Amino acid sequence: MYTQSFSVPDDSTPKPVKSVGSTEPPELMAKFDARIDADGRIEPQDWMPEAYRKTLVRQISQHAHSEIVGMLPEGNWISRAPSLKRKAILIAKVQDEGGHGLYLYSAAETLGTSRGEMLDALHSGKAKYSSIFNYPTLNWADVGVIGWLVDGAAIMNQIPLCRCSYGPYARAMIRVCKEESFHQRQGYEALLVMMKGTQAQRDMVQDAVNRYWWKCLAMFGPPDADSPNSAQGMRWGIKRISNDDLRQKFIDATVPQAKVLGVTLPDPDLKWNEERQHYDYGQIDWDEFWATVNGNGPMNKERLATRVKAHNDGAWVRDAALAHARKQQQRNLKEAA
Ligand code: BYC
Repeated sequence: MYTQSFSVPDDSTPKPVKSVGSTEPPELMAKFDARIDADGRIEPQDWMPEAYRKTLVRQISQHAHSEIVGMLPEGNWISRAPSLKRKAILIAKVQDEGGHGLYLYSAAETLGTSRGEMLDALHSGKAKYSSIFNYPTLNWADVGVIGWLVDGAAIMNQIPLCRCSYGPYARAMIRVCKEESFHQRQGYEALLVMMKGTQAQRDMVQDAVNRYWWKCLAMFGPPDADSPNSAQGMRWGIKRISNDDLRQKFIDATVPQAKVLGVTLPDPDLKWNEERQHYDYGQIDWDEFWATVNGNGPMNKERLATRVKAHNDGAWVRDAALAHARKQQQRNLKEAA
């Protein structure tokens, strides 16, 4: 199992940064570049180029949206969990994802963007969130497979983000990764139990793996050659490992886990390559990925509608909290007078 101890290779130190655009003050830009080159952290009060700020708001808010929308596919199964133990675990996991969304919105707010703006972008369909949450959860094994493979892929992507150059994002990711590690293990354990059960349960697990495997590989984003944001993200120390390298690490770590579990990964081209010391794998359907990212996956409309409804239904809670805060402020002012 890969966990917190997953180590980032030593060659991951950001490459020297070329100034972006000529409109930034050269002196400030040089100071910023030097800090990135020395693998230092940028904090909210520090000067930073607008393009760096914009990139972070884009990535962190998309990440926050993914956590919040990611509560929905598994949330569907809370009322149908097969035992009290599984229900308690699932409630805790889904609640954790909500917490991750909140830390991440807070981290993005330190860059000067309001939570309202970010939520408007999500609710109007302008903002992206992870493609993986636009597929249905058809049976109980899907919940285990989401834990094992979706959270597993998420950890692989997120451990390097604990060393991201932007301090608040890096710090938020440390706690997120610890919790994701528990999520991955609970999913794998739930599947191990099902695989020791009846043939019908084993078939359910295999069916869920067949439906989710390729979508999980696409979670890491487009191939490096087609990834417009990667080069700059890597130079700024936001991304430490490329989309393709993370995908490969995930495959290499997951194949032995699938063997222990007793499931087949649905890729006839999946073979150990002695020369590369990695598994070779087949073609990912990128047309299907882009259709989903652009709003036309099987569940996009339903996920967004559910999210908007949850937000609207919660308006009275936000109003009540604001009214309470106002009252308390008035009371404090009165007492101080
Ligand atoms: N889905 O140039 P690229 C979780 C977009 S939730 C949708 O490679 P970048 C969990 C990308 O945004 C974990 N869109 O971009 C929760 C870009 O579009 P824009 C979510 C994708 O940023 C609940 C365009 O494609 N994790 O763990 O360098 C339950 C070109 O891509 C996807 C994060 O958000 C995708 N899969 O790299 C269970 C991690 N992939 O913005 C589990 C943080 C790419 O230019 N984010 N796109 O219009 C990242 O690490 C990076 O943003 C990515 C993409 C690797 C995702």
